[in-house]
Amino acid sequence: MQLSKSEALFTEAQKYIPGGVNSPVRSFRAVGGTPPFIARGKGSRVWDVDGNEYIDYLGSWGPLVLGHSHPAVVAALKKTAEGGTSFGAPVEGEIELAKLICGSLPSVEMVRLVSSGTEACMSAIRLARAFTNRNKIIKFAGCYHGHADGLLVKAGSGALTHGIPTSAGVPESYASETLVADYNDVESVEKFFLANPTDIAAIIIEPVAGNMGVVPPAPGFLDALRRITQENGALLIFDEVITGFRVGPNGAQGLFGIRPDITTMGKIIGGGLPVGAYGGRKDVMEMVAPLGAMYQAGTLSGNPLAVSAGIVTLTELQKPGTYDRLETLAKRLTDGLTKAFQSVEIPSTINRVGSMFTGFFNAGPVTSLAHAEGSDTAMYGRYFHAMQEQGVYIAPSQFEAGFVSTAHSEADIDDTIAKATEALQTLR
Ligand code: KE4
Repeated sequence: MQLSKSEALFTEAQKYIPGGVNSPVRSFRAVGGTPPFIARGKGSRVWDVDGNEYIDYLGSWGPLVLGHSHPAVVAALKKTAEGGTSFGAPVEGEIELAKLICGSLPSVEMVRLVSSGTEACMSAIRLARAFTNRNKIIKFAGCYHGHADGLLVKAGSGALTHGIPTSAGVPESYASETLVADYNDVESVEKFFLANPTDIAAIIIEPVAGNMGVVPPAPGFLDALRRITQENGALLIFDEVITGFRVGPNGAQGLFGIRPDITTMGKIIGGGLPVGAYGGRKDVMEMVAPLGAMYQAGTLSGNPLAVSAGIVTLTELQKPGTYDRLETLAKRLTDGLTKAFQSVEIPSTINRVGSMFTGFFNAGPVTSLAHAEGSDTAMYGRYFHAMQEQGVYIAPSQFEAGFVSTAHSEADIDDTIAKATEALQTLR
């Protein structure tokens, strides 16, 4: 693998941009080496500036569920851009995207568009505090909800990967309002409500954790959170930034039959453009300005260019058989990878929900952050580079999810399995 142009660009980037990247997880610090600078993507493939081709399972960390430069998305962007990109005024597309979201997620009666998952989660927390007039929130160690101060406490994703799960710069006064429970451990939640019966505004959770690697909810776990929040007058927030429109047409809430009070979204609903959203019960959303006293705003929220990509993406996903296809491809991949791992007798386990998955270098089962953290991250780094050498692009961290898109083919999947088998042989 020749990366000389990427190496030169990375050196240049580090002169002007902290760590040479605009998001820490892209820096490859967790796995070492130089991050390839990507020149273009098409379908299931990306090419770096040195001309190396990769089968892509990162999918921009989740948004590219239709694959790269999908013709309908590109056409919509071109058409919209010719008429302007943003006006700071209402446009029809905002209604169309809002209707697609409300029509797909059972609990979302009204929705506010923002520009990132961080904004969505930050706003949802503020809204829950405004609605309940309470201050504390419960999150789960290893879950990541963006980089708002109060949520960067025992966070996952890059914060976990880079060993700063509680970020510098977050005042103790903020962090003290965030109570951290353990994923799939109902008792760790109940104890907080016993100690704070009237001061917990909400629980926020990734209904399928993606940011400690993929960890599915244990049977009954989400139902217990729904019961506990209702019993204690707190709200339940599902952070579906990853799972929304990923694990099924109705999100994780549809898959597991839970109605949260607020849902946060991002990634897929922007189709690769910056869109986030938070929505839920009408009586809760009516607290949002200009209707109510909870303020949130954004210059580029719902801008026509971003929403045009989101509209096309969600519309494409509604085509019959789409999620069956994603399931078939993802199952084929993880079944094949499981066999590949077994063939080299390397302790591993693969967690998958729909078309999001993680291969842990860990004998398993991985049902908690503690289990995930027991993975051999050094081995993961070696595997990452061996796969990169084979032309397969996976997440540069053990604590992330991989994604299959509708653009992946059976040939891609079988090629990947063969390449993984090759790559794993080099790790023995
Ligand atoms: P953004 O602000 O990055 O759009 O969304 C924050 C966020 C919120 N909630 C969940 C469940 C998320 O996974 C994310 C962002 N995910 C990470 C990767 N796991 C984004 C990648 C990055 O930080 O560059």
